[in-house]
Amino acid sequence: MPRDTIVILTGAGISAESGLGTFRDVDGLWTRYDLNAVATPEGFARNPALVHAFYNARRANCATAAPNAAHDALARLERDWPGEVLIVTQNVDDLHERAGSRNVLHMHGELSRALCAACGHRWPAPLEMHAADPCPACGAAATRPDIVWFGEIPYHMAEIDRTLDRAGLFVAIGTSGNVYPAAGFVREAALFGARTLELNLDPSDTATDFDETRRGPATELVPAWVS
Ligand code: BV8
Repeated sequence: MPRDTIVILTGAGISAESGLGTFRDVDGLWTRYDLNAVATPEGFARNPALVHAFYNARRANCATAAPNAAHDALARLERDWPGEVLIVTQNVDDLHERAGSRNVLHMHGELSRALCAACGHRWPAPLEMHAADPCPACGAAATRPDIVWFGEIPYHMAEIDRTLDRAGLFVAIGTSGNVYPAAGFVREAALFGARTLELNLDPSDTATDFDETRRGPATELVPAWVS
């Protein structure tokens, strides 16, 4: 069977040149916000208003951002490649979809979705959300962003594992290799026979696990790799 499946893992670095902040770079979000306060279920239980303010601001930023040349190049690849191209993104923005990519899994959730912490119902998020907003399904005032926080189980893991195991090529773009399970995908893909490539500004924590690494901004590296 030909291994013509490409799995692409993207992180905050691919959206950096669209004006959306990364997390762990010198001016990243985690230098300005306490991760435990805004990106854990315990933080949400302590201060839901603070968590909603954090994600409302990011949702507003996302609404005014536009996909960049790296997102565009991946959409072109999906259109032109004869096999399957699966984008697994850790990003909660929708810039891949707005660039035209269709086969996208958001393993850490999406800014554009709301989740009821009481009954698990999901619905499209308004630009501004508050914990007291009633769930359209059960009426509970337990509205949270549909985001996978630290200590929660990422989405789509079974499908991601199945696709990694038959991939011929695994590419990581704009991610620090800091957060698991995503940081372990390169080893999993390599173990099952994929070639592995990293496209990133700085060496990631997992850079030595890749067959090949290229350094630079995503808007230059990704179009050059795709063409
Ligand atoms: C889980 C909320 C169990 C969303 C986020 C040891 C081993 C294994 C696991 C753990 C472990 N210790 C702790 C854990 C668990 C923990 C974890 O990994 N912690 C770390 C910190 C050690 N993980 C979890 O809790 C996860 N859940 O493990 O469940 C399980 C798992 C599987 C199956 C069953 C059970 C849940 C993780 C959820 C995390 N959610 N935040 C949000 O608000 O957005 S994490 C946060 O970091 C972001 O969401 C993002 O998705 C993620 C990764 O960050 P990056 O995207 O990589 O961004 P970063 O800023 O770090 O890096 C940017 C990179 O881009 C840099 O390298 C830079 O050089 C580059 N760059 C910058 N500009 C450019 C560029 N590159 C190119 N061009 C540019 N212009």
